[in-house]
Amino acid sequence: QKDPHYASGRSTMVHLFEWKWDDIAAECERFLGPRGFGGIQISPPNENLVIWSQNRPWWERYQPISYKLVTRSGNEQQFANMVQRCNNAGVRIYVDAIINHMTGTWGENVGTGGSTANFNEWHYPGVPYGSNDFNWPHCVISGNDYGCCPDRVRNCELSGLKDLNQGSEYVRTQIVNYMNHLINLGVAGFRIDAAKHMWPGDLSVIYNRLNNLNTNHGFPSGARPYIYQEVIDLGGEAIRREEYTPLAAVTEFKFGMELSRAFQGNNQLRWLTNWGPAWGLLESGDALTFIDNHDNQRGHGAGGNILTYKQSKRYKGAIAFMLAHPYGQPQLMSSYDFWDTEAGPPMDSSGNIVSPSINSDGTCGNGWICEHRWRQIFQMVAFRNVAGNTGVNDWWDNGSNQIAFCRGGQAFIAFNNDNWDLNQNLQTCLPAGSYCDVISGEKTNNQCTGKTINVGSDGRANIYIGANEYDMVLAIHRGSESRL
Ligand code: LM2
Ligand code: CA
Repeated sequence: QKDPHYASGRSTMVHLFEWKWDDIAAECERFLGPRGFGGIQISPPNENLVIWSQNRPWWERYQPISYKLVTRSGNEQQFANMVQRCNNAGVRIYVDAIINHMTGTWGENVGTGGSTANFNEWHYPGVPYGSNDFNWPHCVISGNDYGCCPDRVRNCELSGLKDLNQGSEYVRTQIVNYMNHLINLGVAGFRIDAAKHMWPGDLSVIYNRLNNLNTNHGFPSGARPYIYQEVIDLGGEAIRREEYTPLAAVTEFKFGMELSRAFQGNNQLRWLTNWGPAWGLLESGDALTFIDNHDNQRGHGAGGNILTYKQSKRYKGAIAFMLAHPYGQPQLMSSYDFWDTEAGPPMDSSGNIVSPSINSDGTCGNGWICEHRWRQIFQMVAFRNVAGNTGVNDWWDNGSNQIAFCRGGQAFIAFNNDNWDLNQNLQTCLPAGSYCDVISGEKTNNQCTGKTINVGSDGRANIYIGANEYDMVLAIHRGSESRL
């Protein structure tokens, strides 16, 4: 359950946070499929509590009221249509599965599909769940519990959200039925929300009861769903991510924290020469990797000083390193613009999500950032596909924040996070020729709109990245040859 089952030649997924299913289907066909993306993490598709008292915050979707597929993103028919169209475009769908809890109270009790709940009685008729499906005695997790008490972290409520008992046969069955319904509709796997708050033994039973992926959607027979469990473990807590890696992959929060530190200038890039488990990271095959996610980009979850779209030059540098380096299974974040950390997606006065518009230069409008459509990001998705399963070779650094490396004989990348220019003759490991840098521009109509790099017969080329350039990265690969 650690294989994402991407279509061949693809390697990267993107979290289309709060996107609508119809828009995702269109995005698969017009952009993600043609650009070589492997998959999409979608927002939770099951019915959630509508929270008008907080002006429809994004986090209402982490308050399940039933497993019906009706949300602001769309209904079941739209969901099924999205999965079909994305799979046809070669792009897989991964569902954010909220199975630790049900909604707590906000003085409101109606869901996005019309289901109701009586929180005080632990009664959720839309499933249905009743009081004996939850953990007793009732308790709420406090900050101290993370240091001492795994049982409280797993059996008490996470911020007042009613805590399901996954040890119950009935609860397991409801969860497994929900997930198998999604598998039958063609999804390729799941993010397990709040996995730290559930017992590994219970999760193991649930995962083992999941169906194989649906062969009508192009999956090989016997393929198990890809599962990545959200476990925030930056060290020092009673619950460790190693309790979960025997079951499936785990979100590696140290990855984005360390790369954010380095690309913010708080650690030298040269130290990245042994990036991977030597840094205290999980084994590569166990790790779902990302710079920011929907929580820590806005100070929720682990919080911390994480790079986001708001510091775009450093952010694009960190993303380029993530995609250029073979470690881990990378996930990109795709955001809407926000200042208020609780604010939901762009919406109209009735609470309907407003679709992203697509500008003539390919970027998004209507309040959507669409990092995945930034040239410096989507061209690195293509770079990673070309690099394939090659390793890192010909590492070079200047003893501080200028680094470069090759991926076999397929691709070359250089970074300059110093405040002076990088100007070096470096080994690119590529056949002689002239290449178009995919960061400063792109190859269109056989013209290179950015820097052209001339690689000699010895594989070497002059590489220049000015300290004050718009981007700190230069990248070339097989396929970026400019035939002028
Ligand atoms: C997660 N991972 O383990 C999600 O990534 C994270 O986004 C979720 O929290 C959390 N677990 C529960 O699924 C978010 C948000 C919280 C929010 C919850 C529930 O970060 O702030 O809590 O969703 O919507 C909100 C209020 C909180 C209140 C709670 C219960 O912020 O003050 O607690 O609802 O009504 C009384
Ligand atoms: Ca729990």
